[in-house]
Amino acid sequence: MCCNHLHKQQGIALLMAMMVVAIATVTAVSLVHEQSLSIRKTAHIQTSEMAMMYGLGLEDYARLILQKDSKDSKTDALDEDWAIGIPVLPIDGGFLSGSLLDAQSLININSLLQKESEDQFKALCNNLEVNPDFIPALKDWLDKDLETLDAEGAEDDYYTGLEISYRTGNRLMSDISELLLVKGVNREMYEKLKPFITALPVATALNINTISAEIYNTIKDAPGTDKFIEEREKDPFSSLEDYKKRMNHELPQEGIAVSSEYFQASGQVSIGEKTIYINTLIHRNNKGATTIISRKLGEFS
Ligand SMILES: [Ca+2]
Ligand SMILES: [Ca+2]
Repeated sequence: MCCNHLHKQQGIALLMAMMVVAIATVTAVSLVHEQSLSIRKTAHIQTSEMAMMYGLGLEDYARLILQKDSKDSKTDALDEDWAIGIPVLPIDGGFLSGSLLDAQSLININSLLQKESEDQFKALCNNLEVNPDFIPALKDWLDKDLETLDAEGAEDDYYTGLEISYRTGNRLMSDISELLLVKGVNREMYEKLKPFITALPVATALNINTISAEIYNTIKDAPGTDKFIEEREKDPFSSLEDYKKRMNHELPQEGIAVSSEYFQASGQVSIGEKTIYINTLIHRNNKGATTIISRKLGEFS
């Protein structure tokens, strides 16, 4: 326990050092850029830009820590440095904080055309008391064709007939909020599902080393949630074979993994009256290289 704590402390110290470097780099680049523009800006804009620089620094830091992690381990679990997060850290005139979430700890609605994922999503709906009758319509939204799967399905015929009409997506969703456009989904259902789902650019597997008990319970016939969490806390699963040995149960080979490629970085930077939120989806390939897939920014003052 004590060693664990010490390790965590050292982890945090290392993270802080890496983050300061990342932020300093972004700030330096930006200052050069600003000088070359020689534009006089108001204090308001400067605060905003400074907050943004820190935000981008947080993003760079997230990429660094993920790259480092890929050198350190082949699996991804909640006891690793990337999962520690940055507690509130003072900066000039304010503070920042950040965290990284394994996006593969959530059910990816873009995996739904695969049978296992559909079953998991259906189980999630049932567990959350969300009526799953909209699932055929969701699959129609994702599939390329314009033929409805069954009576519950919906394609252009349905959506173009609405008072405010629109077309079927017929592609993967770029954001989970698109769910609200699907036949049979209302705001209440969406809010219930939201904490457990994500929309990634490709179909992905669930990482059993990072999923919550709620998500674990969506896996068909998955046994002993308490034992599962207990085993994983003792030692993350090194493979599906390792899970099988320790849990005495075989998981489906499809759609389940012990490592992840997609991570969601979230940061908050407050300087003076200004607060910005940054939310970045990062992909890390099997060589450890990272790419920004999407970035959402919000600003409050
Ligand atoms: Ca790892
Ligand atoms: Ca379709």
